[in-house]
Amino acid sequence: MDFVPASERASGAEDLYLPRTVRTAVKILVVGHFAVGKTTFVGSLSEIRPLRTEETMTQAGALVDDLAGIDGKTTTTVAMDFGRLTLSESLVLYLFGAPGQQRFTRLWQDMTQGALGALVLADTRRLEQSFEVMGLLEEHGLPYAVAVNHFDGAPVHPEEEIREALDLLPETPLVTCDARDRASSTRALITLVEYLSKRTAPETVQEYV
Ligand SMILES: Nc1nc2c(ncn2[C@@H]2O[C@H](COP(=O)(O)OP(=O)(O)O)[C@@H](O)[C@H]2O)c(=O)[nH]1
Ligand SMILES: [Mg+2]
Repeated sequence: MDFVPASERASGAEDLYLPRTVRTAVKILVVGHFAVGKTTFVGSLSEIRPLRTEETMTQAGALVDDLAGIDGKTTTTVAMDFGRLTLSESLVLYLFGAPGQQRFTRLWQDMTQGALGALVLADTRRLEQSFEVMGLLEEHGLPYAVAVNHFDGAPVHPEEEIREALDLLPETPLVTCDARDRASSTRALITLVEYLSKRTAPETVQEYV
């Protein structure tokens, strides 16, 4: 597989348009706990201006948010990120970044529709906070790879220790990335796509990449 993101082949306005050779669009989720780098990640590799949508979660949030004493606060705002990355002549990824809290059940139901897989961003300072999102992906039957987003000063552990701490299956890909860096973030996504192409039916990704 020879992936050359469109961002490295062309520049400027051309990036706005998909090459005519694109035959498959794949929906990929970029998930993780608060402040793990989702918005940064989608922003650094999107060819189109990344979109952040603010969704008002009235009911879902009201169940768990303690609204007592917060004058006028009747809603919870959820930020979603959206971006696009052309991975090869024939394959384009649509990236949906979203928070991984259990309480965003409705959002997750919508977001996982038609998604092929997910990239879980993790932070070695708070690995335990990744369990919730990995649990949600497993509930929805979505395969995933894990990318440790390296923050300055965050502890660096051997891969085996991280696998153990996150209780990863042996086949689950684990990579390190810097969400601020386009090349590094693209590599993390390629790892995910390669993993997905190995485990999904040929008519989905495999024949196109
Ligand atoms: N040092 C460092 N900072 C990062 C990295 N990724 C994100 N950040 C910073 O961490 C903060 C949270 O990132 P953000 O993308 O908003 O997280 P989100 O809540 O998951 O969308 C921001 O201030 C980013 O600039 C990274 O790889 N390294
Ligand atoms: Mg964000």
